[in-house]
Parts: sequence; C-alpha cells; structure tokens
Amino acid sequence: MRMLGALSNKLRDAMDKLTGKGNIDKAAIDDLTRDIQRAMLSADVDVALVLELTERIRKRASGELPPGLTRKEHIVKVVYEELTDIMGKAKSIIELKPKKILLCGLYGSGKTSTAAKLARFYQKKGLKPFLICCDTVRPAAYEQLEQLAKKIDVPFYGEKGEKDPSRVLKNALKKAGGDVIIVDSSGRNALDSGLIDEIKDINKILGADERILVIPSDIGQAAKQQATAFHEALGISDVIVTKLDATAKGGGALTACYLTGARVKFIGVGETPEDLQQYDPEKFVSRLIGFADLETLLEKARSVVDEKSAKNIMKGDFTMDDFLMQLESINKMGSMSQILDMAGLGKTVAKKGNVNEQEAKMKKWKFAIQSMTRAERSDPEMINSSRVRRIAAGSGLKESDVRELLANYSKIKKMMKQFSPGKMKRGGFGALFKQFGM
Ligand SMILES: Nc1nc2c(ncn2[C@@H]2O[C@H](COP(=O)(O)OP(=O)(O)O)[C@@H](O)[C@H]2O)c(=O)[nH]1
Ligand SMILES: [Mg+2]
Repeated sequence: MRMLGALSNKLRDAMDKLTGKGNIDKAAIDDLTRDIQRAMLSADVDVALVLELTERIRKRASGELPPGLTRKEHIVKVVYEELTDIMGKAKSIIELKPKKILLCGLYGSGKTSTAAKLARFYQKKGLKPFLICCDTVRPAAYEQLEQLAKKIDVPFYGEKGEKDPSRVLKNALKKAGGDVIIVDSSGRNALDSGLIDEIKDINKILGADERILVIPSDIGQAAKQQATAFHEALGISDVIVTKLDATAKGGGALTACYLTGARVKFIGVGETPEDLQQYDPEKFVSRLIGFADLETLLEKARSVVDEKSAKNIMKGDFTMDDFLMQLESINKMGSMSQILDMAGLGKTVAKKGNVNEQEAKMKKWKFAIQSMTRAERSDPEMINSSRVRRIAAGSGLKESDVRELLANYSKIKKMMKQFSPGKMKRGGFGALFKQFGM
C-alpha cells in the first residue's frame, strides 16, 4: 500500500528528479527544497515547520561532504534524516507485559476500531487481551465492539443500556481476565470539561498504565490542539494516528503530534483489526520516499550515475567528458584509498604504496581534460602532436602526461565497449582502476 498517496508521490518525484540529475549545483538543491516544501505544505504540515525543515535541508545539502559520499548521496541522506526527524525521530517501544490501556479521543476518531486492532496486536504477540466497552453514549457502541471482539476471538465486556461508564468499568474489572485490558470510551472533545472529568474518573478506576489518544489523521494540524488538551487533562502516554491510508493530511497530524512531544506508537492503516502498524519514523519516511531503507536509497543514488555512463558507453560514445565525469565522481566520493577499499583493491595498492601517486595522476588528467576544446573532448582521436603540445602548455603539464591520459582513455574506451551494462554496474570503478594499471 502506498502510504499517504499524494505526499508520497510528490516526495518520490522530488527525489527521482534529484537522483536523475547528472550535476548537482545550487539550482538543483533549490529545486529540491522547493519540491519538498510544496509536498509538505500540501500534506497540511505546519508552515513554520516546513520552512525550518527545508532551510536545514538546504544548509546541510550544500555543506561539507562526509567522506565516502558523493554530493547526490549526501543530499539523499540529508533529506531522509531531516524528514525522519520531524516525523518523530525514533521508533516507539512496545512493552509485551500485562497492562491496562485506556483509549480516548474525539468522536469518530477510530477508538473502537483501534481497541480491536490493539487486542489483535497483543494477541498475535502471545498475550491475552480483554476488551471493555465504556462508550455509553453512541448508539450501538456495544454491538460494534462486541462484533469486533467476536471476529478476533477476544473476550469482551459491556452493558447494554447502562448510562454510567464508571459503573460499567467497575463491573467489567470484576469479570476481566487476561493480560492486556483494553478500555474503549465515548468520543469527547478535549475542550469539554464535563466530558474530561468523566474520563478522568474512568482513568482513576482503571489505573491505566497507558492512556492512549486516538487521533484521526484527517484532522491534520488540528491534532496539535487536541493532543495538547488531552495531555493536560489526562497525561497521555502515547498517540495512535488512524486513517493514514485514507487522507492526504497525515503528514500534518504526525508532525503536529511530534511538535507537542506526544509519541506516536501505532498508526492505523485500514478498517480491519489487522490494519495496525507499530510506528517507526525511519521506515515510514523510507516508504514515503519509496525505498525499503536508507541503504537502498543510497544505492539508487549511486546506480543512476553508473547506469547513465553505462548507457553512453554501450553506445560507444565514451567521450573525454564521460572520462572527466568518472574522475570527478571519484574525487567527490572521497580519497582514493577509501575508494580503493570499496573497490576491494585497498590492500594490494597500499602495499605498493602508490595511492598518492595515483591521486596526483588523476588530478593531472583532470587539468588536461579541462584544457581540451569541446571538439577534442568528444572526439579525442583528433588530438595530434601539436594539440598535445597546446593542451600540455594550457594545463601546465608535461606532454608525456597528456599522452599517458590519451593512452589510458583509449584503453578504457576499448574495454568499456566489451562490457555489458550489468557488468559495468557491478564492476564500476574497480574495473576502471585496473585499467589505470592498478
Ligand atoms: N480507512 C480507515 N478507516 C478507519 C480507520 N480507523 C477507523 N476507521 C473507520 O472510521 C470510522 C470510525 O471508527 P470508530 O472506530 O467507530 O471510531 P470511534 O467513534 O472513535 O470509536 C469507522 O467507519 C471505521 O471503520 C483506519 O485506520 N483507516
Ligand atoms: Mg467508538
């Protein structure tokens, strides 16, 4: 299931646009932050929070590169980390032990469905749940929970027709067995003091270990006000955000909860008792952006470069520009010795002690390529002796350096033509290095 449809689509598009770009410059970063802004605002995330978020992304994206990452990979990582941050940072902890849970929240927020979902969750973990209906207001509240309880085969207590929830609860607790006692309550607004007193009484009788606020994600940023008011009245221990499968405003609800300091423990993603997931901000963001985790996200950022050059090379047009791009991405990725480690060549080369030498060589080649004309770059065959002389003079190198570059270029070009794209992806830079005589 695609979480939060519209937000997910927009974030995926933004990330695809970035990872598809050959060159990441200031304009590309501006473009990305604008796309993320639009996506978050349309998901009803607080404006100030969105601006803070994108400012942090912009700053970190153009900031110093951590060793071993290309600019593109770095940005992908930054976006992932910053989004995870405003979506709640860390995964909640769920204790698998006997406990009493009280559910509260607005009318229609999903309390009764969530009561059954929680019972099912703990049942699957091997605990014995017990469901109690303390909603004495809504017509057929009793039947609704009774039916759900039957469906998942969990014991249930309620009193049809009784108007006082405290009395129902007292009777229920006399009968209740099991490890995890889950109490469903009537819908109430946190700003209604009469109804809040009522649930305070229920909480006192129950002695709840967890007071869970159930918030429907379609209320968006209004979640903030409800979460704050319920927390002041009752001391909310956790939040469950429901209906994330059915709204575009879920980003607003999730970030609003986080702003109030409330921890989102589970999310509701459908109407059946099975549709409850433990909330994990990292996983959630990964799924929003469309990847299993940060690692696969980074792999994607890497593979686009490889695929692009592989395509060019397969067509047989491995130009000096491609060669320069490869050299530059090697530079961007960090020092040679790190790259060599990644390519599995670290030890061999370190023994020979020529890492620095190779790094210096690559720098020289870069200068030489930069001194070539556009025509020379796309068709290096035309570079005759007089052109070699000019390029050497222009880049401050020896003619032999330029010749060595040309010789290596031809060698690599020839080799590339024999490569299948699959091999290119796997062999990557390691294969290139071998051709540099390493
Ligand atoms: N799509 C979807 N619907 C939900 C979810 N949770 C609850 N609902 C639906 O929302 C409506 C109200 O839910 P209910 O549990 O009766 O809310 P309550 O009034 O707070 O007890 C019902 O139609 C539920 O099926 C959810 O996570 N996703
Ligand atoms: Mg209900």
